[in-house]
Amino acid sequence: MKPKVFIAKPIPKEVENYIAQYCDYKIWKNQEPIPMDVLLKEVADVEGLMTPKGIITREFLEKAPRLKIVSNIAVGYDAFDIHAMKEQGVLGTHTPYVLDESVADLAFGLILSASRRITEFNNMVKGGKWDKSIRETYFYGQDVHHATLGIIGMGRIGEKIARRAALGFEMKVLYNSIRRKPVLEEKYGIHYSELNPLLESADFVLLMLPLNNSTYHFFGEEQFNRMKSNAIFINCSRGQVVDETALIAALKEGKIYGAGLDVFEVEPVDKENPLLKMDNVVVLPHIGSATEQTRFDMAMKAAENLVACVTGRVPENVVQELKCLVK
Ligand code: 8YV
Repeated sequence: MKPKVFIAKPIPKEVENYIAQYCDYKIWKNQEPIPMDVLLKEVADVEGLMTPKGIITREFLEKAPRLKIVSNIAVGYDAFDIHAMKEQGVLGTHTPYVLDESVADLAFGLILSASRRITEFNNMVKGGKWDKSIRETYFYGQDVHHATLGIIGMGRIGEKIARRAALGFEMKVLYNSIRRKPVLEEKYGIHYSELNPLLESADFVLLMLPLNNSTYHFFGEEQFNRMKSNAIFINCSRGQVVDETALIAALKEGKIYGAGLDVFEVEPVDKENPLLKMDNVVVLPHIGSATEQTRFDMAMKAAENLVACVTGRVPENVVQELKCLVK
């Protein structure tokens, strides 16, 4: 008999076919997220669950007593209750590597849009407001090439951003990270920096940190106060790593030049959020990994992790904190 699994979002047919070879599966095919009561019924007797950033709590696990694996279709696994999963012996996997380049591309989209005011002027031109009376200096933005980029968090995605910055835009790249990366320093000519000097000298400050207990509101008033007044803040990791109230205040008070944001404390962002009214803020609906190819690769990787576990193998991408369950 094949192991039973549940897939909590629509996935490409090819990925579904792969799962079908090994598992007895059910799938949520609607575009809107699956309601929790429906999900709880579906997981009552399955061994595997594949989900997009599904919130996995202790109560959830208690209602899924046969569950062996939660295969997250995302790299960030902040929605996992790691302690509860460890206690219940439920593996958690994620989808690293396959989205790194796409997120790095988007980070540069934000850097360029915020500094050269691309979305602001796009709206102006399309709104029929480009006319000869506008003085030339009104269009001035900030240079990206040869500027200083400060990256906070030098993981897999941080590295891809650093490569683009150093080799493509010839930027000076500073980074702050729990671990120093001498190989990357050598390879791309990037420099490790303590946090405060990085904040004080960077023209762009880019956050690339995972969300966990030690990074929640890691970036707040004190950090914005240290940034240069012509510096731009970029976040395409998790909204809750930043104290959004402090970000709004920093922008309102002109403490920083602008921001490029793919993520927010609450998503979808509240329609009344003041950030949406600011011309010097570029906002996106959390699309870092949203290309057809990358989302396909994420779904396939999540499927491989799921199948490996329910067929008695060790999945490739068990999250760091749960690796103890497979050693
Ligand atoms: C989203 C991401 O999760 O992988 C992550 O951690 O933030 C994104 O790739 C993805 O949009 C969820 O489907």
